[in-house]
Amino acid sequence: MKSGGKRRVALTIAGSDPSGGAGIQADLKTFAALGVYGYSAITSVIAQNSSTVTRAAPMEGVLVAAQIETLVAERRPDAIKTGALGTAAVVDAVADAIARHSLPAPVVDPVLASSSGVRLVDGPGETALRARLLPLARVVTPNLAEAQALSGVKGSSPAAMRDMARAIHRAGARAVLVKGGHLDSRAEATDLFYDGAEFVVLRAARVPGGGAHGLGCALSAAIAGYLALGMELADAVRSAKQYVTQALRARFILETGGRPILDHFAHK
Ligand code: PXL
Repeated sequence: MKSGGKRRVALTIAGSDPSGGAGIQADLKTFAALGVYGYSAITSVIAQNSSTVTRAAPMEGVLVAAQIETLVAERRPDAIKTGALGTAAVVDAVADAIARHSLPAPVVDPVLASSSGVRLVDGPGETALRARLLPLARVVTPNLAEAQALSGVKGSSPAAMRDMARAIHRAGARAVLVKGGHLDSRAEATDLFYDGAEFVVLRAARVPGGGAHGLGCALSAAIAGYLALGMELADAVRSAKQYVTQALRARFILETGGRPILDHFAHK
């Protein structure tokens, strides 16, 4: 843990998960586990538990802008991640604030739906995300379904994943991490990293019976956390993947019928 005035700060701009496994709450735990101080701007109040989303209330764009502006007036974050954004008004507010204050290029987790399948951004929001946020991104971290939607490329072969990464890079993202973890017939969780120059295949042993709620949130937050600590992007991505693998290995169930929950503090 860094001490005194040397503490690094990461900002998450994401939805609230009152059950704590995903969204803002998971991001703050991830930052804390890495010894990074967490700032948070809430984009949407979502009523959910580990397995079900029942209702979501996106914030007004001006309220999201005000949260970011107020934080930045006091201390600029060293890194930023974005998660579920809800609407085009929120996407525009986030993109405007980042541009206006020349904030660090964000890790963009292009959350389209919860792992239980409920949409967390509407159609105009998805269009705005593509048009306004991808061009600002330090790295975009889509799962396979999100990479297909953002790129228009179908399939899940290694060649298709490379085409998805190329298309999202062409849309303006400086780097792309296509997460192959949902290819659940495979023995390894294989992700593809592309920075416009080279492809790097990142493998981790599949954790049997994993499928925990909030894995993508923890991964993108850990990338932002490591960037806040001053790591290069490729190293931050590799370290973040190790972080979520440890969190997943140590997962637990809180309640019968609930989904597995990550142990955000399993990290050594
Ligand atoms: O993992 C996607 C996600 C992102 N953000 C919030 C969520 C979820 C999934 O449930 O609740 C707030």
